[in-house]
Amino acid sequence: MFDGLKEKLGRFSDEVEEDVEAEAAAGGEDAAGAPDADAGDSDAGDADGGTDPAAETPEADAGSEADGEADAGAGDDAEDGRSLGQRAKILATGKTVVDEDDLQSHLDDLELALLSSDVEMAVAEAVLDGVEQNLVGETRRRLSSTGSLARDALRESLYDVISVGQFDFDERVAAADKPLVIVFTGVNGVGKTTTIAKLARYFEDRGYSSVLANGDTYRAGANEQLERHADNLDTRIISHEQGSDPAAVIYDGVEYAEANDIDVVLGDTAGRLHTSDDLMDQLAKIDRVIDPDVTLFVDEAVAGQDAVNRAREFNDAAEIDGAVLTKADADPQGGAAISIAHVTGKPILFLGTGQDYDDLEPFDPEEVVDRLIGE
Ligand SMILES: Nc1nc2c(ncn2[C@@H]2O[C@H](COP(=O)(O)OP(=O)(O)OP(=O)(O)O)[C@@H](O)[C@H]2O)c(=O)[nH]1
Ligand SMILES: [Mg+2]
Repeated sequence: MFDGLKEKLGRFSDEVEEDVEAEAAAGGEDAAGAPDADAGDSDAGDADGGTDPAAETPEADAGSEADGEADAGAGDDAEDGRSLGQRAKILATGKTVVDEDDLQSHLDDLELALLSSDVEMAVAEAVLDGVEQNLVGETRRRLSSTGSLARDALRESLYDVISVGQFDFDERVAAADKPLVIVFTGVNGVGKTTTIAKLARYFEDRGYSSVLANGDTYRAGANEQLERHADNLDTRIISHEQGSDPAAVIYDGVEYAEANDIDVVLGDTAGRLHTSDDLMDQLAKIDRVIDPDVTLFVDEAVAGQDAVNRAREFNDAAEIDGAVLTKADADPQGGAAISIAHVTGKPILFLGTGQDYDDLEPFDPEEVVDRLIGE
C-alpha cells in the first residue's frame, strides 16, 4: 500500500540525512578545534527543551554550536562522528543542521513528490512547513524516534496532517445512546454498500446488533444487493420499493431499531455525483430529517484528488463526521489518505482493504505514517 509515495518519501529522508551526516562530520572537526565554544548553553542535551523554534533564523553553522563534548543525553549511537544525542542538541538550540539552500532543494523535491502522488496542494504545503520547522527548530516529538532526524521531521509533519480530527470510533459508539444511526454518503460505485456490510460484521464482532436500512431507492437492484448482505450476515434489513423517499426508509430503520432494541442503524444512500444539485439537495434533506449520529463519507483511496474534492462537497451538503477510504488494496498513491482529514477537518476512520466482510481496518494515523515512512 502507498508504495510509490513511500519510495519518494524515503528518498527525501535519505538525501537530507546524507547532508546532515556531512554537516555533522564537518561540525565535529570544527568543534574539535574549539571545544569550549558556546559551553554555556543550558538547554544542551535536551531535545525537548523549551527553545522556541521560531525565535531563531536558520543558520548553517551547526559546528560552532555543537561544542564537541557529547554530554548529557547523548546516546551511544554515534555515526560519522556525531551521535543522535548531539544532533538532537543542535536542533534544540534552534540551529538548522543542513545548509539552507540544500534544504530548500530537498523540500522542492518533496513537494513534487507529494503533488505527483495526488496530495492536495494546501496539504503538501502544510507538510513542507512542518518538515522545515522540525528540521530547523525543535521537533515536536510524539512518535518514537526512528534514529534519523530527517525521517522524524517528515513523520511528525505527516502525522500532523493525517491525524486531524481523529477520535476513537469504538469509544464514541460505546458512549452513544442507542440506537446509533450512521448514514453513508458518496459517489457511485465507491463501496458504500459493501462498507455497510463490513461494518455490520464489525459491530457484530463487538457485540452490537444492527439493522440495515436501504436508503438507495434509486438504483435498480439495490434492495437485492443489500438483502444478500443481510442474509449472509444474518441481519435485518428495512427497504421500500424503488423510487420511494430514502429518508422514510432510514426513518423506518430507526423505528425498527427502537422497537427491537437494536444497537446500530446503518443507512445506505444512492451514489450521487457531487455536481448534481438535485441529488445533493436530497442528501441534505435526509440529513435534516434523520439527523444521524454519524455521517460517513465513503470514497476510493485510488481516487486521489477527486476523492478529496468530493469529500469537501459532500461535507458541505450533509456534514460528515468521518471518512472511509475503500480499495486501499488497489495500490493507491496515498494522496487521498494524506489529504482528506486536513481538507475537511474530519478524520478518516476506516480503510477498506478488499471485497470480503472482514476487509475493513480502523484507520490508525500512526500506523499509516509508519507504512509511508517505515524504518
Ligand atoms: N478491492 C476492493 N473492492 C471493494 C472495496 N470496497 C468495495 N469494493 C467493490 O467495489 C464495488 C462497488 O461496491 P458497492 O458497495 O456496490 O459501491 P456503492 O458505493 O454502494 O455503489 P452505488 O450504490 O452504485 O453507488 C463492488 O464490486 C465491491 O466489491 C475494497 O475495499 N476493496
Ligand atoms: Mg450502493
